[in-house]
Amino acid sequence: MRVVVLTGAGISAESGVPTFRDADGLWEGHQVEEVATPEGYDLQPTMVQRFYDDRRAALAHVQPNPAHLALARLEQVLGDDFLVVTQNIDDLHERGGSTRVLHMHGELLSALCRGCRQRMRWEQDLVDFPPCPRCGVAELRPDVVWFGEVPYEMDRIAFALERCDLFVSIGTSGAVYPAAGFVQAATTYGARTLELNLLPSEGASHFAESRQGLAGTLVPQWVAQLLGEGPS
Ligand code: BV8
Repeated sequence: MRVVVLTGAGISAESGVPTFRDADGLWEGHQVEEVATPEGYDLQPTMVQRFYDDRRAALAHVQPNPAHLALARLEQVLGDDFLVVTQNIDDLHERGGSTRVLHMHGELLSALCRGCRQRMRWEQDLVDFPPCPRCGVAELRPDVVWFGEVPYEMDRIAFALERCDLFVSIGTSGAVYPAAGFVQAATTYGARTLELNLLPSEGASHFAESRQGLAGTLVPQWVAQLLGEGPS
């Protein structure tokens, strides 16, 4: 069985990573246009760099939760028939043991050089505009996909959606495209679809089945059920 899982901020919420649109959402205090668009960055580069520097530094204080661990266990069983597509820019899937992860909105622990377009692993602050190790130009920005920019790995994602038997969306509000449209694509290609979310997402009606609850509880239950260990 081929399974594609899409994750959003909700899967990292129980690890202590703030989500975007919940009450204490990350965007509070910041308009999306200020911090998650190229225009916002050009207008206030230092403020945007600090916004991402703070989130990069915060990674040291959070741990994967049972939902991340359950997906890593499912990958161990399904191997190449399993893929996680995440909108998240944290590294909790990897630290939870997942290796087959596509970060379609980029990653906090990566920097992108606006000079030579090189992407590179980056763990420090960017607010002091360090020079690019490759081209020497001091134009390193967060390697994240802002609104209006093209998400990463869209070809590999489309290919996986075409072939999957089951598409599961975990912890996302379904507010951002193209990720929010993946469920319709998977349905068109004949996949079963399941949503695991605290509240019904904006796209809940597109899923054959939608379960509400905490990812840390629902995801291990679903994985055990899929592996034939839990109640069917
Ligand atoms: C693109 C940056 C072209 C990094 C982010 C009009 C109509 C349709 C589309 C558009 C439109 N106008 C503009 C667009 C396109 C635009 C878009 O979608 N806008 C929206 C606002 C309408 N999209 C783009 O610009 C994208 N690019 O379209 O390029 C293209 C398209 C296809 C192919 C080629 C080219 C680029 C979008 C990327 C934007 N960058 N982040 C960063 O700072 O993180 S988006 C940002 O929102 C994050 O990446 C985040 O992941 C994403 C989605 O949020 P969620 O992950 O869903 O988080 P949220 O807080 O919203 O929801 C959390 C959910 O979890 C909730 O439902 C909650 O109930 C639940 N939850 C909470 N706790 C738990 C839980 N669930 C379970 N357990 C819990 N404990």
